[in-house]
Amino acid sequence: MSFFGKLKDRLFKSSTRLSGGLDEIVAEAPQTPEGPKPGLISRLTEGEPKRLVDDAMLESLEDLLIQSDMGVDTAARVTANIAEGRFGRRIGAAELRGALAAEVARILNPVARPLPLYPQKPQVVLVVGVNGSGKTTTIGKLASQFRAAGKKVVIAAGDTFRAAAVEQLQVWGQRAGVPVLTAAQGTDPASLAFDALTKAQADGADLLLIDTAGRLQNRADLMEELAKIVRVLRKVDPNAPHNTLLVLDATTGQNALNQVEIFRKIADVTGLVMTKLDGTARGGVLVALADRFGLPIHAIGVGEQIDDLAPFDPEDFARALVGAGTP
Ligand SMILES: Nc1nc2c(ncn2[C@@H]2O[C@H](COP(=O)(O)OP(=O)(O)OP(=O)(O)O)[C@@H](O)[C@H]2O)c(=O)[nH]1
Ligand SMILES: [Mg+2]
Repeated sequence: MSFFGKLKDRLFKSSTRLSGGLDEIVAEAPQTPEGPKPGLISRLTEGEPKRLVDDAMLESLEDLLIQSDMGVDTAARVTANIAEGRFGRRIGAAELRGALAAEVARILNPVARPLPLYPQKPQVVLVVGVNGSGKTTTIGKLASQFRAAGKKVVIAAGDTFRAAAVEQLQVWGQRAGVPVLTAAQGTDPASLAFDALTKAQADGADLLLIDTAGRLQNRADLMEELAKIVRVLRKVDPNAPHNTLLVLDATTGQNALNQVEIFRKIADVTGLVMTKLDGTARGGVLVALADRFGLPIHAIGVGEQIDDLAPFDPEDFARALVGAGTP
């Protein structure tokens, strides 16, 4: 299956909601007290159903975009852009889909960037995010991709508190063929980070991926723990971490926006990865995120397997999200 085919397949739940909604909007005839429904007439005379772009139609469209988790502001702007040049005209579902895909792609384009690779070795990537967002899984997938690209990768199990977390990371390390540096349970994560970076340097590694704990008692604890990791890393390399990746779970919908707000205060977030886009109808939240924060989106998680981390291609994502075919 092609990249696009797989993406479309995995975004099925989100695209069903959006695409089905677009079909309904076009099929839905405006309520006119006099005479037969214009929607019916156009269907009888022209084949493809068309709908007049008027205020009622635009309101339905805006509602649909909000229901699809694009957020109120983004939904309003996208709707206004679609209205431009089309108001007062009749349009079919294919044209509406195409127009929406183009608007979504326009928002996503500036933020769709792969994780930047720097000549500095080892490049330190700190991975943060709330409990269960997919940090460990994403690290496993990233490690596998970079290793396949010929990079020497090391993983540090910075979630030292939970034994299960360390084991989970070791399983991913085996799958990816990448060593996982661990410390005894309860070790200070900052001390592990220090040792890991020192070792990665000595071994001539290209990339050090550091996993962190998602669950801490409160925000102050989390802030303190992450700040300490960064402080200690900088003793070894003043430019570390070179990237701080925030991993977000798409199934949380609009809550992902709050998580970005919070983590931007706690850590110097340089980019985002959104996971679990395969299991949710809330994929539109990615559009809201791109529009609101402008932070780079490096990749998207579309499944639990090692190959299920897709590059974030704005055109493909937009077309898959609205249920459009290949460009
Ligand atoms: N369907 C799907 N599941 C995913 C994806 N990414 C992660 N998961 C699943 O989400 C669950 C949590 O993933 P983890 O990687 O353990 O999340 P975490 O952020 O490390 O969690 P903590 O260590 O508890 O903070 C696991 O069951 C993963 O298999 C994805 O892209 N799609
Ligand atoms: Mg984890």
